[in-house]
Amino acid sequence: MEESTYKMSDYIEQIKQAVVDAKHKDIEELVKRAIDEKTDLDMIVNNALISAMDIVGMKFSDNEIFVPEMLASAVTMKKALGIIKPLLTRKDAKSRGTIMIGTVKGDLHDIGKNLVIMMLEGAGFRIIDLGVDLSAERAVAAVAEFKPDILGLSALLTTTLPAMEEVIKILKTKGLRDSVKVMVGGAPVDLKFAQKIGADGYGKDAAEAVQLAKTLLTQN
Ligand code: B12
Repeated sequence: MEESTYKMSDYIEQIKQAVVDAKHKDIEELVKRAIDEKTDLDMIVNNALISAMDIVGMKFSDNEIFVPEMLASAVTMKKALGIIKPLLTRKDAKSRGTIMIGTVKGDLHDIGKNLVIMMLEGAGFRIIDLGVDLSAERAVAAVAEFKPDILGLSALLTTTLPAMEEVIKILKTKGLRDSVKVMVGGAPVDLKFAQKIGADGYGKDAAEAVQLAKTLLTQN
């Protein structure tokens, strides 16, 4: 018992360090081994992977690392998520509703968005992924075409936050605002901001995104 507890925290530490150090060649093997030895998936995602990106962000702020290193860590994290994704998503369930989601214009950060997608798929939602650098016009055209229940918007840069408001404004001018719920998220977003721009909800992480999506759909 004690030995397995030790092993689990040991794997978490090793995975975290491998992402910080951008060991993209080793990460998949390491994550597979951790999963084989029953390391908790939530722990891998939250305590290893997301914690690692926080460290990378701090190192970047402190000028200890620069964009290439930050990108290499991101690639490493994506490989790890690739191993975890099939274990979180389920294909059997009847769809709870359709969610369209993208990272707003000018913003290329997609790890958080992809994690939100994984959890939503796991909870039984059908997802249409609009990718990154999503212009307001493209987002609104996609809402008109595919008629999702929810539009999710992600932003990681303070400079791209206004692009979220832009989407909501254009939805209104095209008469589509009442046809779709809008949920927003990303590190610089908070509830106050979400309310200010007229979004229907804000989620601080992927788990909250799932809860929020469920709540928004019961409001119809
Ligand atoms: C990885 C990374 C990159 C990678 C991105 C790779 C990729 N494919 O995503 C690369 C190297 C490309 C990059 C580039 C840049 N980055 Co960068 N990056 C990061 C870093 C280290 C991690 C982001 C991340 O993946 N976090 C992990 C995920 C899981 O967390 P998350 O995104 O917050 O998502 C969670 C929640 O927010 C929420 N969520 C997210 N989206 C949504 C959506 C909805 C609807 C909901 C409900 C919830 C939700 O759920 C998610 C899961 O829990 C952050 C630092 C940090 N700690 O955030 C800096 C950071 C975001 N980057 C920063 C900067 C400055 C840049 C650059 C401008 C650097 C440069 N000089 O070129 C460029 C901008 C490029 C662009 N145009 O987008 C700054 C932003 C500062 C600011 N306040 O605006 C940060 C904060 C670093 C720092 N400390 O200075 N970056």
